[in-house]
Amino acid sequence: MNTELIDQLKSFFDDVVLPKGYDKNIEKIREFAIAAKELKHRVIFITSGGTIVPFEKNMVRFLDNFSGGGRGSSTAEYFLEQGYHVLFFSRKNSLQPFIKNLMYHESDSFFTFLEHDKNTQHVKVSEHYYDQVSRHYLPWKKYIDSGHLIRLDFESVGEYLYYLRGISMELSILGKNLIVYAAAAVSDFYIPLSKMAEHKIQSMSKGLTISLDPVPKTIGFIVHLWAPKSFITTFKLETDDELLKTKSMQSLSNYGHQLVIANLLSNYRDRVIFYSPLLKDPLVILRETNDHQPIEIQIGKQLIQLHNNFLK
Ligand code: 9Z3
Repeated sequence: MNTELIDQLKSFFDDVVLPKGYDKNIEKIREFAIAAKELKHRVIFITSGGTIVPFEKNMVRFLDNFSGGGRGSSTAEYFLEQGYHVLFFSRKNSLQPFIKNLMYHESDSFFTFLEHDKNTQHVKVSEHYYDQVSRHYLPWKKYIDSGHLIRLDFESVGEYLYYLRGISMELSILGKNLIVYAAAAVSDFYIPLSKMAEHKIQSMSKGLTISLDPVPKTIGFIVHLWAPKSFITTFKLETDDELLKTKSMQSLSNYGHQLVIANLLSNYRDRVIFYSPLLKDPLVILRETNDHQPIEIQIGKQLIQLHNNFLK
């Protein structure tokens, strides 16, 4: 890695807050990694949801990134069902595998599932929803209790990158059995602590101009330093179709990793394209309009096939 990039990353880490409980959380991940290595588990490290950029040290305002966590959580479900162990690293309060269907119910909220028992004065799951609630809640509980699914959350881009480095390094002992699947939408700009207001920025009649520094690019670090033997997947999100292919190819040639999954904001739930040196041609995955399955099932199938080839 070039020393300029290493210095940029070092000054980034010096100028953001170390996540609370960092050492303890990394210790848990270390135990997970050691067990997975001993038992030769295949593991996928999924990042999901958007990072935020705080404007003040006592944060009242922040800049957000587009991502609800649907892609990451649906992918986690598929990989758990296929026997992978999943480290799900997601934005606080974003969608979670399986229970996402209970967090946001189509017609109403979580309260739709409840009924008032007049005899006991308790609230319980209404009989009408027994199947639905069990179908989503039980797999979630099963995978958590069995240790197949472990979770950790982030909020700011600083927390995200601290853990991205720490987790990748801990899981790197799994070598080729590890897939890194970076689906989170990560801020490109941030405010270093040394330039950040201490308290809530007060309203001003002349408006507010904020200057942001670039966030160092970290894919190269994962590929070359943090988890160099693993299968690394990143996402490329664009709004202009003309840019999608060039940007994805550029990312592959810059970092030399295994897979870029390209998607456009306007149809990311219905179309993605795989760019990979392991494929002869780009692979287009489409979800038909009458297909009730999320596209992440097809993404997962193709990705597992590529991972199998990579392991051979
Ligand atoms: C994605 O492109 C994801 O597919 C989505 C998923 C964010 C669109 P949802 O969580 O959305 O289902 O609502 N993620 C990567 C976004 C990103 O920031 N990529 C960087 C880039 O495009 C590269 S790391 O430059």
